[in-house]
Amino acid sequence: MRIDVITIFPEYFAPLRLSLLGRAIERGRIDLRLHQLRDWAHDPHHSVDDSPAGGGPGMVMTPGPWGQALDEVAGEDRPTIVFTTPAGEVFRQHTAQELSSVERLVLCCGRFEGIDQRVIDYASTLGPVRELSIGDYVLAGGEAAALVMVEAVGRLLPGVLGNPDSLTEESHNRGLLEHPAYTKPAIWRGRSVPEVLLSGDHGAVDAWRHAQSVERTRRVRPDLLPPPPEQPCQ
Ligand code: JDE
Repeated sequence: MRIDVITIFPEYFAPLRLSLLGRAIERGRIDLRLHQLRDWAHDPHHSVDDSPAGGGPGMVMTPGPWGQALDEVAGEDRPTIVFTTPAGEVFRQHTAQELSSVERLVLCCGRFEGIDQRVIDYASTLGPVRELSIGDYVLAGGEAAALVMVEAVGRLLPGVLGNPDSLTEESHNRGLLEHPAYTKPAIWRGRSVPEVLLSGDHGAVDAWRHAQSVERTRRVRPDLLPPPPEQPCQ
């Protein structure tokens, strides 16, 4: 998969060259291309922002550089174009799965109070557009959100994970939080690995893990579970 990132901080993406994703980039399974938005800003200061139309605090990213960057980077391939924004739909595992099936992604990182809306409207003439948020908080810029998306999408690509078993396992667990994990030694600082995990009874292990997942989900993320049946009054 080819992933283009348009940002005023291309250096922000250096950590992607480490570890799992780094190896996938080296081997060419992920073709990661970073672009400096300011390269398309032609005024003496390479400005990318201006004051908001209608007034108010802060600055808005100006459409000129974005338009040229998108024309050049998107080209004729009709890539999926992602804008990272707290005003977008929430990026979930399912979103990562959808994005992992496209041939080309262009990730656009907003800064300041956002990007002139006409850029997003125009981008949809170049390819399918997704406005995505990684969660309900405001970042200083879209770079950290884009980094998260590259990592979540990248690890789903064929040949990126060493052991694709961990992917099928994940989908079995779908909708529930992970059960706790243990390894050796069997006793550490007086704390034992739960007996069932040492029993060799795979059925019992699976049942225990499932119960742990359900219990943990109910406790910390009840929103992930189907609503409990309504209790009649009296
Ligand atoms: C992405 N979850 C959070 C922030 C912004 C007021 C202040 C800031 C496209 O425009 C953006 C992008 C960002 C950075 O991304 C996030 C984010 N997923 O914060 C603003 C808007 N209003 C705008």
